[in-house]
Amino acid sequence: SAQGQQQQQQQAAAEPVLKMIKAEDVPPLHRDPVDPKARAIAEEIMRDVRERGEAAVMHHAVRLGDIADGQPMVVGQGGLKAAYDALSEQERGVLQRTADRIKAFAQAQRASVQDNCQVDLPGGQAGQLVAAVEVAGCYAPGGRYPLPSSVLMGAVTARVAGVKQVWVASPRPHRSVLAAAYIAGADGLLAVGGVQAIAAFTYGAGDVPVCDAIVGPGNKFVTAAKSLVAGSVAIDMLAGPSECLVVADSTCDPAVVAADLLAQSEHDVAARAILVTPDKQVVDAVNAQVQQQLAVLPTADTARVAIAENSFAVVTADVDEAIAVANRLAPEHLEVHTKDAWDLVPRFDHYGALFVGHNAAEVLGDYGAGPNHTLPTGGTARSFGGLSVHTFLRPRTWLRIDDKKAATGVVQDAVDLALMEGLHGHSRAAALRLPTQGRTIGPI
Ligand code: HSO
Ligand code: ZN
Repeated sequence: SAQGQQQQQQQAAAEPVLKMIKAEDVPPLHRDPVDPKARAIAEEIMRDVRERGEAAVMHHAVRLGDIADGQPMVVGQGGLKAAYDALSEQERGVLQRTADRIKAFAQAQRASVQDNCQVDLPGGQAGQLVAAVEVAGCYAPGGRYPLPSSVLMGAVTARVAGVKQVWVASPRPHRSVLAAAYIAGADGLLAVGGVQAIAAFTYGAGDVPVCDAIVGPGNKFVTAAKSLVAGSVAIDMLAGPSECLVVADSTCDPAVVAADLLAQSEHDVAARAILVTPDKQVVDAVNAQVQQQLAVLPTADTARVAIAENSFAVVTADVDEAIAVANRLAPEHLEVHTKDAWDLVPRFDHYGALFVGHNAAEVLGDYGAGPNHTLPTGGTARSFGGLSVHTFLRPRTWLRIDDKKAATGVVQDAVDLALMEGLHGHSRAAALRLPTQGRTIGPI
């Protein structure tokens, strides 16, 4: 009705818009991913689990409402299969096809990694053998929305990399999450979240094995816990709130751009949507769409806070400056809605995942068109790529010397370099490999 329409328009006018800021005022995306208070809490729970093991995991899981007292923490393969069987055929199909696409992409990544490389040395060879870690823990957040897609991103990728044991952790898992773990071929699921899940993966707890790699997005407590073990355990990244930056020109469809910005905004009140365009009219048109769509978006309570508090639009002098802004921010997701978008690709330096052209929706990345959706945020795309088979792989090097005589030059250099460092034991160990022992072993 005309009245209804008028009401909807009024409602839309009250919705927030992307505020305009100047290119030179764009704040860096860099946000410290580790919250100090969360880190202090994480340290305590990690220590407790290190000391008391499974009982401590259980204690914190019950205390924080992950599970009821006495309820088992682990869902085995039988339980995962039961959840899979309980899904409709349509739901099973969606998850299976998504897993297949994630798998195909990860397999191509794996094939691009050389398992072996070798160089000849005088008198021998050196080389490298790449192997997957043996045990991986893949986290998927609980919270408002169950994220079976994130389970697939972690566990399918780990399997393709060659990880032998793959576990999933997720608090209060929805059956779609359990089913995704089944499809990914997980060995089991820990129905626990937060720091206690990362601690269980780190130290082991009951059936949950000690993990060599711990991956997946989580809240600030999960991220803090991952930061504590990074360096002793392989992790993917320290992920913060999601962000999407759209570079657009007058060829864009404002309704599509607005929808893509709102899609990331609904994740979190701290999510961030950014529009960069040389055309002021694009900002106005996208903002009108943001308002209209927010008025009817069921998740608007979250999205509207993200739009009002963290999001912005930048009008640049030209496309070159728009690209410069995108490069400065190094966003998690970068969408290019311009004429001849593909031609601009080589000019973007930093992003977690790039979506080229009007049809390459970011949400297709979220839902497994192929590439992984667990990606670096907060400008850390300058330093890291997203979750991939590489996260689970280790280069292990080897060296062999078959001809002492031919290797004399390398050995003599080691003898001398050791003496430059004052390490006499090193020098002697090297000198013992000289064809004429002790030839120039130096002052002994
Ligand atoms: N956009 C999120 C991933 C996700 N979206 C999962 C929906 N489900 C972070 O890249
Ligand atoms: Zn998403």
